[in-house]
Amino acid sequence: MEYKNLILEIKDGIAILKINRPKALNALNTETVLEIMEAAEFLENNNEVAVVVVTGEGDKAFVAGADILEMKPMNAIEGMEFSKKGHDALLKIENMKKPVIAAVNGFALGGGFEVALACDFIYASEKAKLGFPETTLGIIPGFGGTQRTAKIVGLAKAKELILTGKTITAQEAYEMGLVNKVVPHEELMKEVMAVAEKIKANGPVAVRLAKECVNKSLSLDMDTGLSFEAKSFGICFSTKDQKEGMTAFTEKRKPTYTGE
Ligand code: DAK
Repeated sequence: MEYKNLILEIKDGIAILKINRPKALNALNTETVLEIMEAAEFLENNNEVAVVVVTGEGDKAFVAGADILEMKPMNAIEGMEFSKKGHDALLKIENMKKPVIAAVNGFALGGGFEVALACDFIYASEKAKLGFPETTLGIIPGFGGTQRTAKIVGLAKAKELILTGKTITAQEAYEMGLVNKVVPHEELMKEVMAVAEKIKANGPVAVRLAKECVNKSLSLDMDTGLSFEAKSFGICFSTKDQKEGMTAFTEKRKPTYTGE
């Protein structure tokens, strides 16, 4: 599939989706946001793809935010519509039926940080810088940052990040639980591909249901969440993969999953 602002490579079940506007440090204009939505839909429905990796083209930026030049003249309605498009695109990533890993290879600011937070987890280059500079521009994070950040780091830390607009290092983001692993810059894709391969080797239905259950834990009360987990657990026993996984264990061999 051809995109103007994205590069999509699929190899051996792993898709690498690169945001590709390096001259603007991969800033997200409306066209790019719409392409991310299209690509997310395509990847969701592509049975050859088991795991998705999102990263930025070039050596300097993951995504340096929403496109400030495009946003500057917006009125309130246009701002709301832009924000809504961003929400729709990022919800497609967050709720995708397969894992999505962010490989943060440089600046992940504003909307860029929000793209990474919509992924299932983040690995970052030690050169990466993350933050929400929106309040320094007279706006607020508008692609889910005010909602997703506090769920990871708690209210006080989220407010400090968002109200100051300060930029933090990958190591600081790791210490706050925003980033799962910080790696030398040159090793980033190797490390991300290794974890993607590890997930790919597991039962696809189990991976999908596990992601859904964990995501639900943020919005459901304990009783409803546990009931959802029990039903999902039950569904696993209707799959060939569960039989294969447990047979392989008893036969002391590696399982071969088909996603059925
Ligand atoms: N938008 C547009 N262009 C950008 C950009 C951005 N966010 N970030 C960088 N660029 C462009 C620069 O203008 C420059 O273009 P030329 O001058 O070469 O044409 C080129 O990328 C290279 O950038 P620099 O020359 O500035 O590179 P430096 O290494 O000196 O600095 C930097 C790198 C990342 C520190 C700096 O570029 C920077 O501060 N960039 C802006 C970062 C930022 O503030 N990002 C947050 C944007 S606000 C909402 C929806 C969404 C959002 C909010 C509300 N609703 C609709 C309600 C989200 C908002 C944001 O993300």
